[in-house]
Amino acid sequence: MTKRALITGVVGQDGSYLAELLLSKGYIVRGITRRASYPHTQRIDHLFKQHDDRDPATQFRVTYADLTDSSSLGNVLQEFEPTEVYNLAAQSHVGISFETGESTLDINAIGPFRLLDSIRRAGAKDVRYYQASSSEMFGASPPPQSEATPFLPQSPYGVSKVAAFYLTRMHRIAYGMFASNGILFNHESPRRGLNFVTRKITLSISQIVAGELDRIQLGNLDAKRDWGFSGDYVEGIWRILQHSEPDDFVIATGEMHTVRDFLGKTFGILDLDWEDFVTQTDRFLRPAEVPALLGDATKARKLLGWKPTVGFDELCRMMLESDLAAKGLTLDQAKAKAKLLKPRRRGA
Ligand code: NAP
Ligand code: G4F
Repeated sequence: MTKRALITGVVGQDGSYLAELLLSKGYIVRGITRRASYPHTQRIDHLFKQHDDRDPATQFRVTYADLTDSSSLGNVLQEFEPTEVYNLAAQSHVGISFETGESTLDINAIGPFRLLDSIRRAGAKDVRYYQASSSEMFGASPPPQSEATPFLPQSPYGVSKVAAFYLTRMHRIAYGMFASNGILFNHESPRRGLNFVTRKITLSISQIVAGELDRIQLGNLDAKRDWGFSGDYVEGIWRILQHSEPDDFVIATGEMHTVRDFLGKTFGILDLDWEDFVTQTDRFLRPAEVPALLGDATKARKLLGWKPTVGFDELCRMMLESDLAAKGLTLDQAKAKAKLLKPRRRGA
């Protein structure tokens, strides 16, 4: 039987990579997106070119639904009849969750409840459900963090994800649903949203080299994160739902770096000293911080056979190269431009 996957958050970073992966495996894929006042499907436009959604038998289609709108979720479940549901949709920015706590909780915590409840009410017992849980749930718990580490969330986002984690578990225990959590540590890519720290840095470097920006303003440079590649992590997500039983899994690289390290590595690729181009500002500090995240993915390695393929250095290079390419620059051309830039920035 052909597998049918429903992906919420399909226009997001992970949604776009997961859609590619599932289409390559022969799945029929339905994405949902909420209405936006301006097109924001850049991450999946290439999939629309490959799959004509005017064809009734198309392998890929996107419909409007919203995690804050139960009826839209019920409608798409009834009409599409998925065999697997991947709930990736969220207000995913931790810093912004301090400013939009109520809507973050609505989308990220009540949203998964609406989806799980709709699946249960539809009597779709065989549907496999994936919840995009997060290492942000560990919050102030010291590293390394595994499935056994207590949750100590530090933000409205973290609290919302803890609620969704337990709602997913509760549906597994109470109703026997195949409902699993992936506890994913930070994962990045050239498709990362522009206001997450990694992408903000690589995009800003490309703008500095192109002469469009002088300095980057950043907040806490001492924060430590376990950064992996989104393309690797969607493979982990898929494997979690193919496992023989529903369960909760940490997905992480097991390597930790500071924001400073990320700056050093990416600026270093162009032989630049990051301290010449970065201003630290309180504007980007959060009311509470998660100081250090380092994942122990032993369980996923053992039970799912999952492991990351892209390391920290390759990730930095991949993201920087992509942002430079968007400015029409190869790495060599950018290095040449950076040489001219360096003395000017140092006031020479
Ligand atoms: P992302 O790029 O921000 O994508 C999230 C998607 O959710 C966006 O496409 C967004 O749509 C959609 N969305 C937001 N509110 C919605 C609503 N009310 N109804 C329907 N869709 C809505 O995030 P990501 O990096 O791909 O992450 C995917 C999931 O994994 C998220 O749940 C995130 O919290 C979680 N997670 C991410 C990481 C990470 O490091 N990337 C780590 C752990 C967990 P719009 O484009 O319309 O805003
Ligand atoms: O890139 P970030 O915004 O990611 P954060 O807060 O770790 O959250 C990401 O990872 C979570 C998994 O642990 C996901 F659940 C979540 O959806 C998201 O994908 O910030 C990383 C670190 C933080 O400590 C932040 O304070 O970088 C620090 N930082 C310093 N200056 C900054 C900045 N973060 C942002 N976004 N912008 C800055 O200017």
